[in-house]
Amino acid sequence: MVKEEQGLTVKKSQDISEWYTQVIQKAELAEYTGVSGCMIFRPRVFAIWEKLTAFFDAEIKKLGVKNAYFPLFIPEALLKKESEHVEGFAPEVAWVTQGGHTPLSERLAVRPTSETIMYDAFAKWIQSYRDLPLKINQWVNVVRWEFKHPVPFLRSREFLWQEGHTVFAKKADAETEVLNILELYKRVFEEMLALPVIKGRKSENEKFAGADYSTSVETLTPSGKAVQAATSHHLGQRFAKSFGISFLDEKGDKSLPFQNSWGFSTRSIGAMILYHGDDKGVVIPPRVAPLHVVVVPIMFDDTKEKVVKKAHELGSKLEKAGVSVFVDDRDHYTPGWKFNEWELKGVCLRVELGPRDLDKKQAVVVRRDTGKKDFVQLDELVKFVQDQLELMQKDMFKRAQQFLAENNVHAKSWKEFEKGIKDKKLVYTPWCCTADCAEHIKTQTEGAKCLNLPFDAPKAEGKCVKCDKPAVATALFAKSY
Ligand code: 86X
Repeated sequence: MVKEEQGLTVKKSQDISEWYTQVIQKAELAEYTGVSGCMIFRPRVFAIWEKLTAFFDAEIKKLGVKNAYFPLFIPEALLKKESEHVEGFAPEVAWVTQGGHTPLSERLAVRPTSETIMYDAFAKWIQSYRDLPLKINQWVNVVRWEFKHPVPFLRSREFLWQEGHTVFAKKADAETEVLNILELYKRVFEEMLALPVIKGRKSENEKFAGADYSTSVETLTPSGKAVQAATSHHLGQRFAKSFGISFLDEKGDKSLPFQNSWGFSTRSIGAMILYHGDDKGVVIPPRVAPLHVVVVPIMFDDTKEKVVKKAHELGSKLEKAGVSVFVDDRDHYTPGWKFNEWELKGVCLRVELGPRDLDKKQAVVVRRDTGKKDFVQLDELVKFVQDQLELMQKDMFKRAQQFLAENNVHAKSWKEFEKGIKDKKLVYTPWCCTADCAEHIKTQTEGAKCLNLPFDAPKAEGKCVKCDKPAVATALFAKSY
């Protein structure tokens, strides 16, 4: 049997999609299966997801959100109750039609999102203003049977997410939450994944059809395609009407409540891999990394014992300080082979310890993101490692910010717009925000669309970049996953 090449056989700059496919498998992040669009999340990637969920889960609990679990199967009649929101999505719903050998009397949808099944229950639970606000979240898998070419994490048929669904007596309270959650998403991306994002409101044609308005955080990946990182919707009273959710207010009058829904998914991990990885493999920000440090003892027959002993000693000191560590004392691999393997897998720091280092009471510390090498006194190692991890987190975010800063343009004319899209940039532009115009732009640019209307973009003036209608807002355009 031919042994598979250990490292990546393609450069990121050469062919980023092939690079992405290789890095995901060779770094043992994910594995393809016999079902297109459905993949295995291996422990190295699931550990990243666990860090993200731990952070977000703790934050929403501070806001009074409670976790629950709703069924995977949604009866057809229920799914179709709010027809407007399902219409556009119908081609993506996966159905169960049979139990064993027996056809079901009613088809069951495999949940693509849980508004309908949740709001059916909310209608029973909410009677009076005392039952509000109701704030429910669930961490689950969802299925959307896409027919576009699947891309691991970024466009898969089954993925993991959280979906938050909240109900308020007052519109203003619901609207405040929409923005609070959006800010939390921004923090997940910027503080954990070291990915800068752009907050904004979805254009009318791109918003969730069941929502009064949608907000999102968006980012650009080095493939030149943008990713919608998370969404936070204000649903107004539409679902309350169709699902019969109402409450008696303080005066005893029957009122309709206001609702929100919000979600982010394992897609975030795909964006992180694309952004930060390099020709040696994946690079993972310390705050979400499954492994911070690998200690590699350099082993020679006569000194092996004491070097390995010291390596483990350092390992436990680091562990006690809250750093995750693996001491790689396997003796059937050379140090060079190990270095490559751990670089491929994105361990944040490598600590090399040889007999000569031991004599000098030092170790060599190498950073995964920059390759920078430092000789560090052993009694200063813990502090040095902690500082480097923090610095690495900050530096990775700064570099990503710089990438975003260098890859956006403000297009004043259609010519500039077309060039920006061709150059794979994010394009800020004055836009009329109409569905017709969106369609024209899409066909003439092979798929560019409005990501959002950024909150902090300058006010639009003059005409739309594409048609003669007046510009309504500064919009952010790009091709996207
Ligand atoms: C939209 C809306 C919303 C809660 C979120 O974006 C965050 C978390 N949900 C999701 N959406 C659908 O409603 C939908 C419905 C069906 Cl039936 C479908 F097949 C696919 C869908 N995709 C998205």
